[in-house]
Amino acid sequence: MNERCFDVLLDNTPPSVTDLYDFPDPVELYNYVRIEATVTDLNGVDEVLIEVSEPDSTKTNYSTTKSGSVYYNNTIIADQAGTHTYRIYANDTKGNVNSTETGTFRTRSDTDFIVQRGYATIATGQTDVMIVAGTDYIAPSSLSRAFIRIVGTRLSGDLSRPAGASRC
Ligand SMILES: [Ca+2]
Ligand SMILES: [Ca+2]
Repeated sequence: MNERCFDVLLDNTPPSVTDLYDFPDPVELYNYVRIEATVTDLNGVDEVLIEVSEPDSTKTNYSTTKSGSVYYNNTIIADQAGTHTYRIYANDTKGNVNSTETGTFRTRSDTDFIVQRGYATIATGQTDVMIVAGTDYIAPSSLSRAFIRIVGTRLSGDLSRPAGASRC
């Protein structure tokens, strides 16, 4: 009798959920927020949901669209003022569920600093990107200077120069 051996790969590991990202944060009340996360699994990701808890604790599940290993939803509406928390639920094709990754976003107030920027890819040959920044806040007349500090810049690709800022 011939015997054959197979390596059986047991998968008790839930999907890896990393790089949670929400934009914009803060968001204008009644506007859309995009939430995304990178989700991978040895045996394949089955489903990824985003559960959003609103300030009054109402919870809503949103489905996601897959783009490579990024799962996102860009039609999450912020219809309550305040801080929202969200949790990414991901299960693999073996039924392992991951649910510990959470983030927050909040609605904007008049004193928040506003930064606008595009979500587009920077074209080859383009040497700079314009970011428009400002605030609705009316500063006291004694204020003479304001500073912009750029943090958490998400740049990728073949960049020969570090991200920087110049003063006008
Ligand atoms: Ca797995
Ligand atoms: Ca956030």
